[in-house]
Amino acid sequence: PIQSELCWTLPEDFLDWPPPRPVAAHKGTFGHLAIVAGSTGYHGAAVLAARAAQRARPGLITLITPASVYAVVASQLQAVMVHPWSAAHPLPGRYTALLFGPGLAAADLPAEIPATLARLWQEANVPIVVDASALDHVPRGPIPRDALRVLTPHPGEAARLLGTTTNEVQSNRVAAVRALSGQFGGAWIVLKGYQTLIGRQHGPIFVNPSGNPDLAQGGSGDVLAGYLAGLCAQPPLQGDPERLIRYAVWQHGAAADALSRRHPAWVVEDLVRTLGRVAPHRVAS
Ligand code: NPW
Ligand code: AMP
Ligand code: MG
Repeated sequence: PIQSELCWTLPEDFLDWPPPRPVAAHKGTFGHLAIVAGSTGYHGAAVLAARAAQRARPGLITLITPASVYAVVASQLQAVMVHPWSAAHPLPGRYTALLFGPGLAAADLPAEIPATLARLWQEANVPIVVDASALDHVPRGPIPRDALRVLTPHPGEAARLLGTTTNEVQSNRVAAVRALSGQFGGAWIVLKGYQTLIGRQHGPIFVNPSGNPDLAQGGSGDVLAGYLAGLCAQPPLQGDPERLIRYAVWQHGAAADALSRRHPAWVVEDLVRTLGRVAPHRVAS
């Protein structure tokens, strides 16, 4: 029976997570995230994902974006290193996680980007998060045994991947998670929307309680993808991918809830500023 597979995420699941940083830690301790994102008309998605990734505090972040939007993207970021896309840029190179997705949507996208994603997805031994338009370029079939793979579709994207309708996905969200994970080699699926589900082909499916309809604005998913990938890049956090993904989704929703309590009519830029700052608490029973 479907109900018994479901586990609610609780804020108290994260009272001791992320773990404290060792006193002698340095930026090398916390990894280097590479983000491949943005295109003409969607440069903001790349900027939002990079800024959200900063809130997860990996050691370093590099953003690789099509040459057509390089200048506008680079001019909005300081701590993030920005490069125009080039097929010669070494991937995975020394990066400790990769994010492909937000805003890789325009028709003028360099053709090597989907091909590179497909190769890395099947071969690279580092965590890979794929979101938004890049979901269409993920190969079906097996993935490396010990490498983390996460897809973060909204119901419309899940429907597109499954060849069905949004209504069909929403009418059995657990089945959609199971089917997607089955098609993509057992990857973790984050099926977004009200009560986001997190799970794989087999095993428990976690239901996220945080978040609210104020998240229903362009860019909020790009922020989640950046934040999640920023956590995935950190070697001290990589040992517990289930908790990492659940934390990212919970924190994203909890940040939205905190904003909605304090400031009506907040916008996604506010979400980026609040992300990572909600302390997990014990809920009175
Ligand atoms: P409907 O209308 O119900 O049939 P698309 P996108 C559905 C970038 N962005 N519950 C819904 O379908 C992204 O990163 C860039 C139910 C909706 O109309 C992508 O690369 C921004 N249904 C690219 O744009 C800011 C839901 O999906 C359809 C649902 C296109 O991404 C915006 C939309 O899906 C954007 O993030 C839910 N909870 N959520 C920027 N500033 O640069 C979604 N749907 O056509 O894949 O379009 O999500 O906007
Ligand atoms: P995207 O559609 O990719 O921009 O992602 C939207 C983000 O906002 C996802 O993290 C969704 O889970 C979240 N979201 C949208 N609507 C709601 C809602 N009604 N309740 C909770 N979260 C939502
Ligand atoms: Mg999205």
